[in-house]
Amino acid sequence: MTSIKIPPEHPRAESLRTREKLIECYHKGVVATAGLIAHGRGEAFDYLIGEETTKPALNAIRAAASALLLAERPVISVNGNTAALVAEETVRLARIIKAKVEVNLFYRSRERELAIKELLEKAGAHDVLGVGEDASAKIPELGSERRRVSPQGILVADVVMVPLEDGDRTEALVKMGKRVIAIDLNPLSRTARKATFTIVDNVVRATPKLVDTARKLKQDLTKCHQILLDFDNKKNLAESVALIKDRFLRLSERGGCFFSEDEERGF
Ligand code: PTJ
Repeated sequence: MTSIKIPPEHPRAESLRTREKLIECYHKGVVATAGLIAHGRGEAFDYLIGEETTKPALNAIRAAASALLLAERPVISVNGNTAALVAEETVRLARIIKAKVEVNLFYRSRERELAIKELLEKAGAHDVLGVGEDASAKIPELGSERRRVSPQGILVADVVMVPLEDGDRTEALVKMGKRVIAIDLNPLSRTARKATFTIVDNVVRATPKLVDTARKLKQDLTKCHQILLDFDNKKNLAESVALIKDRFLRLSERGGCFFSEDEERGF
């Protein structure tokens, strides 16, 4: 396995470090081959939103944290990319909101289940669900390997967080009456459109922000009820799309010139 030394002054050092993390975890059997492709698609959308957590994303993070804190049986579903990029933050979040952590894979194999479980345990997780025989229940109407879930976890959850998902399961979980939180850089994806709370942001930025927000809101659960009453996912998602449109409108008005801050980062 070749790994490169990333010069800290490189304008895209952070993005390159994220890629290296995924490649390393790909070689360890955590990330699926398609996970590398999925990341490329995510990066493209990250360019469109300006590689920062937008206002609509922050609103969705507040709503998602509220839903998780008020949930009776919250579960965080973890796939290969999520484990590679934010294992520690995921475990931290699970502790704060008292959620179960469950491995759920599109490209399921026993080796990958175990590699992800091990990574989560190294990050401090106990009782990782969805591994081996534990994934014995099925989500109705779902053909892919994602249908296999734990009877103590996703099957009975009232709120499920699904970072970096593919659309079918989100839709199936919503049909089962669950509230679904998605983190997806693509605001046009089926996952983004079908979820109850859609955070259009990079998991790398959104997950630590979710941890901080949940920690703060935990002190004031009444506020969580109000946040949920005020939140409209469709409207918030439309704002994410409008933000991209406005950004490109401003760009085109400047004759295709980049914004100065974008130039700095090397767009
Ligand atoms: O680990 P497995 O077997 O469960 O497989 C995971 C992948 C990601 C391969 C699987 O779920 C898949 O094929 O996903 P898709 O259909 O490619 O969708 C991935 C979505 O995540 C796309 O809409 C991407 O834009 C988005 N995405 C990619 N990287 C990030 C991201 N969203 C947030 N943060 C990212 N870092």
